[in-house]
Amino acid sequence: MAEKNASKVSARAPSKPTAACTILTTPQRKGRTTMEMQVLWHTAMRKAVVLGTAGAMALGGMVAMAGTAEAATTLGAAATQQGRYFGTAVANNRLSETDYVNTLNTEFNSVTPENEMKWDALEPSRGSFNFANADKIVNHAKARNMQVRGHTLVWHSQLPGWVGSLSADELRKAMTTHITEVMTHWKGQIAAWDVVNEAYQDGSSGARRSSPFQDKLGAGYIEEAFKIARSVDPAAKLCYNDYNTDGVNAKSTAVYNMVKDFKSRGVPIDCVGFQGHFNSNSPVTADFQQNLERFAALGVDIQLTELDIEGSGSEQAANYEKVVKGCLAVSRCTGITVWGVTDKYSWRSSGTPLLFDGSYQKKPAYTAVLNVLNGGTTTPPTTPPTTPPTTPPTTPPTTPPPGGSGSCTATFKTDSSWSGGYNGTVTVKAGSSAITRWTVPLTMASGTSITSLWNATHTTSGSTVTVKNSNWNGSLAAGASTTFSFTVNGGNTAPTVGTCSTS
Ligand code: G2I
Repeated sequence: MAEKNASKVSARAPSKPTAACTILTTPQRKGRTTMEMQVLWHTAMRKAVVLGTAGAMALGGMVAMAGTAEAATTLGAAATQQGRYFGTAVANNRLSETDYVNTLNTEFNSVTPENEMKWDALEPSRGSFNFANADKIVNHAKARNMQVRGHTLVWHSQLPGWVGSLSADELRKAMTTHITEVMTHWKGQIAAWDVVNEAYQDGSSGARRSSPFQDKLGAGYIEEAFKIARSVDPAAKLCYNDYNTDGVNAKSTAVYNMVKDFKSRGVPIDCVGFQGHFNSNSPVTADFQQNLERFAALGVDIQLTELDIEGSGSEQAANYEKVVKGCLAVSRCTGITVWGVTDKYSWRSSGTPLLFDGSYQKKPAYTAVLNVLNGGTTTPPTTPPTTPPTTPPTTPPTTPPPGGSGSCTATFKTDSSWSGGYNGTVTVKAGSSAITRWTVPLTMASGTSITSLWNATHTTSGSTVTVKNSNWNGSLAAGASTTFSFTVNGGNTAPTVGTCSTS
């Protein structure tokens, strides 16, 4: 069972939606001519007909459209069409409530035990494990083909009292035993584990949080934990999970640098969890997707692990839409988990941050999320727009397009800074003609250097950094702009931005 289930619940979602469920998503529609849309539509229709209803029936929550295409009517089914999962945190003591269970079973295809896999719940006294409550959640999920996220093996909070009084040697042994016993118990059944949770401080320091692990075992405890975890259950994806890391800031950059370091040294890490607890003090920022992209570029999967957004009505819906769109835009963002089924039992209940209200009614945020997962609409056309083209498309050019005759400008702004470093963004704007390539030279202030740069490519020669467009953001219409961002260490003095050129 364990092995069979392991493949079924792999955290790594398939990279492409199943053909039977292909619909024309917003990215597919964007920028296409009517003719191209017709081709896409007919391709989708052909695939749906070839695969017939069997594929469609394999996924719950589908509505047959015109006998061939399907619009998903549940979060889990819609996410599956996008090659992702859609999960929720689950509390064992709510599994006896009918509305709770019905909503869970209908809408979600992944679960995270909200508290039942934390250290205090599993090992209340040293060496004595209590798996019963978490087992109930895992068994509920397995019986319904839902995947399970394990949360969490090493965390400073919800630690039983006995952990705090251990010596360094004993704590190291206890951490090893805890990870080993817990992961062995569910070996092959957990899609992804939050191996280490919330190890960094908030604010601008980028420093580690004080905890028994950090303080007694030293900074290396995180990689020790990941190495132990890999050796116990090699099939589980191993994630680092944190909050207030959703945008580009000092804390997320500290995590970014840790992941980069792990990847460069072969420390096993597969994914980064972004908790996504948003409210007016901690809003969804414009650089949310950009932040996911820079992590994905390190070669790890991205998971939104504890999403909840305080608010109500259309404003809350718009924020959910932004976040879900951000995940879908990043191919390595493999799934989304909301931190609870209903506002009634949310840890931030008064902020009504979830998709179902206290009476399990779908909120505007629910509809917004479902629409985004359905590619922008739940109502695909029921008939093809018009006759498909009969002539083949023209041959694509074989020589690269010229840089364009237009000019461009580049302007710099500091996004955030801390003692010894900063994050900056350069906006590249086309002049009065379109451009297809751009180059921006930066001269770094003395003693400073770029430690990471995303949404562009760069080469460094002494203090000069030459930044060129990525293959997807070189083309700018007249007056249009794009940005690239970077992290700098070694001081706070901004770089000098040279003249933007287009060839
Ligand atoms: O704080 C929100 C989340 C932040 N990221 C890590 C998550 O694990 C964390 O979850 C929350 C749970 O949603 C709460 O339900 O973690 C809290 C503890 O730090 C959980 O609260 C605790 C209460 O503090 C306890 O009094 C209570 O006994 O839940 C326990 C079980 O209901």
